[in-house]
Amino acid sequence: MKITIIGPGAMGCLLASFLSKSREEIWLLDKNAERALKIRDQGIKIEGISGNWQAKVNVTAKAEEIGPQDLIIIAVKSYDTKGALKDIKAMLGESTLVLSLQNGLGNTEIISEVAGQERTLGGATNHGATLLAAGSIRHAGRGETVFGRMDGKITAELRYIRELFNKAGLETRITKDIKALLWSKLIINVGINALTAITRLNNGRLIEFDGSRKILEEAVNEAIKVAKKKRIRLIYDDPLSKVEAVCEATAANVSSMLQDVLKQRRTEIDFINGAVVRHAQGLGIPTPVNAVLTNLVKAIESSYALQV
Ligand code: KPL
Repeated sequence: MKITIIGPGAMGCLLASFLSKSREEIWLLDKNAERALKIRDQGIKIEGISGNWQAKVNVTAKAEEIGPQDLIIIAVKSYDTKGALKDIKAMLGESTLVLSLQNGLGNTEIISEVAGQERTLGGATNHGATLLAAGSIRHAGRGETVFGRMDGKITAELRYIRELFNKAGLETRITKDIKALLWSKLIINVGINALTAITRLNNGRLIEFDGSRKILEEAVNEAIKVAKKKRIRLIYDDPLSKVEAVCEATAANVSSMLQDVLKQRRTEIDFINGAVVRHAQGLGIPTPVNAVLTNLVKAIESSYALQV
């Protein structure tokens, strides 16, 4: 199988280095040519819970150099999905599958507009990783990776990908209900990401203080109500307890949104808390807490140069 991972961020580097342990042809596509050369020459450096190791990966900035792929994994920020798809025409063959392993809602819809529903896979991974420098990451937390087709069918290709991921050391399973999966993961990000970005706390600290704990609960409860109204089956019996359990399990993590804010970069707020507010429109479910969190993060990300 020929597999390309798009995006050299923490998750892209983590996936590329683990998958490079397989016998398949693995590429990492980085739109920044200078950085691509650097990562190609130095390899990817990993530290943290999987030990200190290095992975040699094929890296390029040119999709034409890679050619048609069997599987393309999108690991760019959600706001870059559209742009990334524009650049990969040369990699899309007749049967290429395109898998989103990104945070937030809306990515599979964007991918299916380009690749078609049949070839779009949605997924989520609970690995935690921090980008330390170009091609250098800390593997901060281990968790399952789950993916599936939009129509829920479990095909031979999906089984092959599952085996390949598992053999490479990424614990993976297939789901028949990616909506349930993506909304359940969304609810975790709704509770943690914006609040950590605003308070600048590690994930675990959010539930130690009454103020942040209350806001977390309210944001999550709004999202649960929206999901219920949309008849989305959440995969956890008690989603709020799950969010609190994730805070504990990833206590020392700097959430991806806090990493963005610390680097003074754009965040995925529109695809997380902003998505809850959008989906609630017309359903008669008020989402004031998610609206405030969204607007606060938007104010932070558009005023980096002015902050005291
Ligand atoms: O997915 C995450 C993120 O940081 O984006 C969590 C689960 C909150 C872990 O940090």
